[in-house]
Amino acid sequence: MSKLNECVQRIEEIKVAFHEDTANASLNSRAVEELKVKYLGRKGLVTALMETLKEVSKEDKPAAGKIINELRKGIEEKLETLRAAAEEGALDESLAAQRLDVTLPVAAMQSKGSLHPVTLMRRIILDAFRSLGFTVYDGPEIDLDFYNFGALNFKDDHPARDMQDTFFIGDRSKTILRTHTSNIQIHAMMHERPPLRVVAPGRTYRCDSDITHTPMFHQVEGFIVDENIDMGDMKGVIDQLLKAVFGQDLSTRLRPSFFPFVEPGAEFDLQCVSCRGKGCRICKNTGWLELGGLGMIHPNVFEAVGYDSEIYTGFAFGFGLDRIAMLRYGLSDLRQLFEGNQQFLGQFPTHP
Ligand code: 2U9
Repeated sequence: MSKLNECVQRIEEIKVAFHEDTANASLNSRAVEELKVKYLGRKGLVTALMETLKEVSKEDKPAAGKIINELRKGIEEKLETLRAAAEEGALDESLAAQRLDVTLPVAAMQSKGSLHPVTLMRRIILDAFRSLGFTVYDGPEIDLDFYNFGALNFKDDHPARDMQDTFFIGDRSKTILRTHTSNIQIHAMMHERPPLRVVAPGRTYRCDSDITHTPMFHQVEGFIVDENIDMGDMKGVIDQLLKAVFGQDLSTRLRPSFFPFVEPGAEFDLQCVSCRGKGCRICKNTGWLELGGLGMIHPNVFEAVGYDSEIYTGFAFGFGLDRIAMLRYGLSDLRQLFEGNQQFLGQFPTHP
């Protein structure tokens, strides 16, 4: 047999072997790499065949070289196709392994969250007022001077209107950020007819910021208007409310004071929740805590909303929600309520 024929026969053998080696369609990248070494590597079968070219006669060399090269090219192309397929298969496999089952049930929640102390306090207080027959009213935080001051018997030159206390909207126009929730009550009075029991919680704004004041704070105000309402009714309501908040019978006392919207007016104090009147750091050794103000609604307020002050009387009260929350939960710094610190807020319960 001539060397050329031997070469052709060897090529056929290699082709059969290669065909068998690549019959398994799902070769991975590593197996493809191993085949490349086996056939095309330095000591590979095709490389060895090239070596035999030396023994082929001069006239047969071009033909032998040509078919060996064709073999080499065929093997290279097939291995390249297999390599690309193996890579694609590996990608599909890894994507399949990472597949998310969106129908799986979610893991049980570790944290249920908590309510902000001011929210807790508001809920407790409003529930107590509802049980006394009050209706909760809401109203605008941006309002006209009339609802915040004018109808509440503030004279035009009253110092509370001054730029230092009130946030004006626009260039000293008649629109302001409300400084108390009394505006809600003027809206309620003008919308309804007596008898009325209203409680008005909400955010209020004053141009004031130090250790005990924040530019935004929360208030609860309220009133009763009916025939024959007197100061005794007012003391009864305040005592009931404080019992609901502090869970114990604590004394209250009134001190005469002035507010333009009430006459007579008073401030009310609560026996210290910490020392029960003996004197401590919380009450600055006085035995009392200042909580808010109250009074009989001024006849000028009735006139502004169109109620007959010869027939109706009413009492009104107001207090800071933040201060009551601080006393109820034993907080030392008002600013904690507005910092949004998760560690602090997480200590409070999920419901009152
Ligand atoms: C109308 C008529 C009367 C509400 C009242 C007070 C007394 C009072 C302050 C205490 C501290 C609020 O949080 S605080 O700044 N409030 O002292 N508020 S009587 O009187 C009204 C309200 C509305 C129509």
